[in-house]
Amino acid sequence: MGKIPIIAVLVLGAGWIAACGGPGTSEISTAMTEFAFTPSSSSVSAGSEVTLTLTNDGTVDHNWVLMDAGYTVTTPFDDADRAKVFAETSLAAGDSATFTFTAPSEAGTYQVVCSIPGHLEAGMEASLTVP
Ligand SMILES: [Cu+2]
Repeated sequence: MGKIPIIAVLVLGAGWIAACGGPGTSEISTAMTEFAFTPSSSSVSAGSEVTLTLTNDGTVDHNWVLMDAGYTVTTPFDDADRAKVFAETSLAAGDSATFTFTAPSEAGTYQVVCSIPGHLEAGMEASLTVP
């Protein structure tokens, strides 16, 4: 008798989740070199769980830094820019790894940079679009 309400709640909960659909998942891949991200633009679904496969094909460490909505880094990358980071990861020369993060929920074009001194200045920049 006591189990029935619990089952009802579980069924209702599952139905609600299914009805809403979910933001789903996105998969993107990016290669880093001196001094570029390839491809230079990628797209992910709003609010999705993103799996980013990163490869550092360069000879020095690089990082992948996604900036907040509407924000463009001013060089050199400093504390003011660091305060506007949405997600980031770094990768040693020659390494490859996957990195997961939740995509921005707001549509827009987001700046991706390498924050290592001199790298953005040398052109190490890309964009991530949330359509
Ligand atoms: Cu770099």
